[in-house]
Amino acid sequence: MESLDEIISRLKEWYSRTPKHFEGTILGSMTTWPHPIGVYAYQLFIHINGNDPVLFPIVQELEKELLAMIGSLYGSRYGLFTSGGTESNILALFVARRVSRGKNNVVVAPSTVHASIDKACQLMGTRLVKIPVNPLSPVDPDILEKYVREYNPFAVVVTAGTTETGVVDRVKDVSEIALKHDVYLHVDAAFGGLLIPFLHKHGVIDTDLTFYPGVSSISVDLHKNGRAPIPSSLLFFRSETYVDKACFEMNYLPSGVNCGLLGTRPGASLVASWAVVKAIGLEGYEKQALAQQDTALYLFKELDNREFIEVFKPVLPIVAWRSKLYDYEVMIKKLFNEGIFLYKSPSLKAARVVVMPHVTRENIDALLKALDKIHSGSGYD
Ligand code: 0PR
Repeated sequence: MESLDEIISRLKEWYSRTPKHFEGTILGSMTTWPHPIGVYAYQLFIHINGNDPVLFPIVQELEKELLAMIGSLYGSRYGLFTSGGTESNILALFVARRVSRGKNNVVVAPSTVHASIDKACQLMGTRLVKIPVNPLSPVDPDILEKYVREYNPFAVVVTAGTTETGVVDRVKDVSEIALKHDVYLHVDAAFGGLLIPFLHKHGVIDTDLTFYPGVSSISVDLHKNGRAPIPSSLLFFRSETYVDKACFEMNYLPSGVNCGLLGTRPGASLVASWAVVKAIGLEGYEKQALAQQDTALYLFKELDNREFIEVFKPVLPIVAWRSKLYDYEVMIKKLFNEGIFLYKSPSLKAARVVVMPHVTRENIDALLKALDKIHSGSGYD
């Protein structure tokens, strides 16, 4: 047995070596530093099981409020709190299969969908048919309709803010197809859910995100742009009956049911999410989204001014770019050696910066300085 002092000193040592978002070096991750009220709430309710609303009624109370607050952006308050985009996507497809009749065991989605859709389909023994798309463009609704006709899937998945490039599929057009063919449509807005409604309102992007008549579910991560502690996400359904389909009978529990994929679940993150959303408010998320987009455009322009870089214009605050001199994976390693953490966009063979709420212009300037240093003497400088 080790003494608590020893354990604490090892923890502190690890902590000092662990990158922290506020230091400004994490420029590729879709997570961010949680809002302090979330950390406070998390610690206060660290003991509660989110799967036991009888013992801990706060779980149900706050879940309802949280769904109403965020759901007002999309026009639904029905849904459930989950542990992340992956759980939300798996559950959405599980519900889709439960409610669909006369369809094939197939899901149709553009090739830009997140890997958690592959995971969901593998878990359910479902065939995932991917429509090849340019990673910089939304799926073409006419082509999507052809796939729907050909495969008669039980669900279609599109993305509102793809992981690699931030592209937003045209939810309204796809919704019309879903309605026409009576197929379940899930919109994965894990990343874009707290950006799109605001950027659309300000005319920054054309596509909106809402429960158009053909949309069955929308997932939105709170541990991404919501600034809630991990693990926090919401899955919205267009009607309450779908929520019941995401629940399982468990008669030994006081409540008799268990909703979602986890059994015992961190109730603390639900309470923390509620506190963070209350503290930031929709007006705070709106300001934040505009600031993120502004910083992303600043980066885009700066990169575009550099001859040694090829950069793709961002739709949402994700800026993908590549060096004309170095392979993108080499480039990412070189930046890693400079203490800057970026992720890849393999479909574009590019590096990508995700301008999360913690990313400032100063952080971007430090990245640009490192890039200039790496390319100096190359003939391009
Ligand atoms: N849908 C989309 C569009 C996503 O981008 C992600 C995650 C998910 C679903 C799954 O969400 P969870 O990871 O919450 O289950 N996107 C990030 C990615 O794959 C996840 C991430 C975040 C990875 C931070 C690394 C990291 O440091 O890049």
